[in-house]
Amino acid sequence: MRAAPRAPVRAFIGIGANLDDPVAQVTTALDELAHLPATRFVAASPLYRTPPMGPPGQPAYVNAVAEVVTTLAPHALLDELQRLEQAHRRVRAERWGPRTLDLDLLLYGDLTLVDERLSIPHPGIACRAFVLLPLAALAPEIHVPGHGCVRELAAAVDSAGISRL
Ligand code: A4P
Ligand code: MG
Repeated sequence: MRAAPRAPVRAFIGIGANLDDPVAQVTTALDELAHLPATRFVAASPLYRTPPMGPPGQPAYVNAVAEVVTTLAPHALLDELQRLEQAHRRVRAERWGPRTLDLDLLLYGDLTLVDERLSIPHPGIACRAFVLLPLAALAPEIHVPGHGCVRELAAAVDSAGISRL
């Protein structure tokens, strides 16, 4: 018997890059997200140049957020995001180190989930300006489970050094 089809879910994907022409990496990733299976692309935030969080000496990041509506299950969506990261020749060298492309599943409807592969909401979402500013530009009214409204979270975070491209 085939599994029942899943209801469409509104999901938000964080995009970050700081190597190999980051603006092009992010722009290409947005186009690729628009072609994910079982997924409708809704909107992209503006692009932001952001100071690096993590090891010093890295180039600045370019960050953005994409909104999609998907019938992919959370882990299937993560599989697709990791496939795109691989296609951008991402090499995982050090935690929070420089990368050609990082795709994080920020929110999947109002789901809260923690297992060995996936934490939703993404653990950094409520305190990172490079996530909250683009997310607030797209969906200020959205509620982050366990944390509150995006508009209020974005207003409370330190956004020094961030500029809109
Ligand atoms: N994983 C668990 N939950 C998720 C999720 N919601 N979305 C797991 C995506 N992946 C999730 O991630 C490690 C593992 O997290 C994955 O295998 C997946 O199963 P990774 O991308 O391989 O490693 P990472 O990104 O180096 O580590 P981490 O802790 O995920 O870092 P973040 O939180 O992604 O931060 N500075 C600026 N300005 N802008 C940035 O975008 N990004 C990072 C990375 C550091 N500094 C930055 C930025
Ligand atoms: Mg990541």
